[in-house]
Amino acid sequence: MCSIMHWPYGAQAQIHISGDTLISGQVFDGQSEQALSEKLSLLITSAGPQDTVRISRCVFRNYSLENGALIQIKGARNVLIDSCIFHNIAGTRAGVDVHAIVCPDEGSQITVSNSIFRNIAADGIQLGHLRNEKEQHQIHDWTISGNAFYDSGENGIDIKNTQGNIRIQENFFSGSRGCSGGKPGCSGDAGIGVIIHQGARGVRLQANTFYHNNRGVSVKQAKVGGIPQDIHIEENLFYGNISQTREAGWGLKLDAVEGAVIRHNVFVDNHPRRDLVIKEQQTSGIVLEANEFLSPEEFARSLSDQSSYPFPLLQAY
Ligand SMILES: [Ca+2]
Repeated sequence: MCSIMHWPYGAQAQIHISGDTLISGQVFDGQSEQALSEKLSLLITSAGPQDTVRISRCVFRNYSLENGALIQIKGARNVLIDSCIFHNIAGTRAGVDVHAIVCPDEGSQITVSNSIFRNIAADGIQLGHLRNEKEQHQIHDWTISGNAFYDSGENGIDIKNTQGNIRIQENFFSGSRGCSGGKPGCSGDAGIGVIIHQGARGVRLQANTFYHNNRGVSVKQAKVGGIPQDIHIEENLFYGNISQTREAGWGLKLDAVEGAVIRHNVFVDNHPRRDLVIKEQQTSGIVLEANEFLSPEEFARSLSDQSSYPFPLLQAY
């Protein structure tokens, strides 16, 4: 079932997707005459536990939203978003976040794979944004794999308030250069590939490449919400994450976490002396194992020495 209804909070048209649905091979273009609206958004909910929503080989481009996201997953299970392109998703209001995909409070068995996110006002994917401290979240069992995130205003992926089994594998993050907060579509961030904060639990980052962002990955406490717990960061490449602003950059920074495994990562030429930064005050139970810190020359040599390298190769941009 796929019905079209109007967004109750303003002039933003919304398509409500519920029940078994396949949307494949469609182009949604905010600048095209065929577009339903210049302010499209898709709301995905599940009618029954066996229902599956699949969105594949679709293009979403050139939209300007007042707030929220192009795709909102709310109370849904069994959703696959595969081989899609999200391009030029802008905001119209200063300091109000606009993302490509969000799951604000409930979603499980969700896969986002093989897709490209480019020039998104705030985040490519945002999970578990907390609006007040009493809010309940049920966000678990996600796989985000094989995607490329270019030029995010804030973050490629922003993770908050998850309950476990959030797998982020073999993605490529580049060009997170930050947003002052005065720009349309974002509320402010220094430019981080992946941020894990506000009560995030059970997150595994594996075999991703973080290439030329102001900051690669942050694990920290936010103004509200608990300290992140049970975080695995393994086999990732952090390459050339150097801040282009006055604020410090880094490869990976752990400000606040309870239980983390940081293993087999490779750090190359990140912000000077800030490849891997760990603050002792709010961190506990950190296992550090077999991480490598290489110069670009050493890294190039290691690539030629090995027939198969565990990271996605640096992609042509
Ligand atoms: Ca964000």
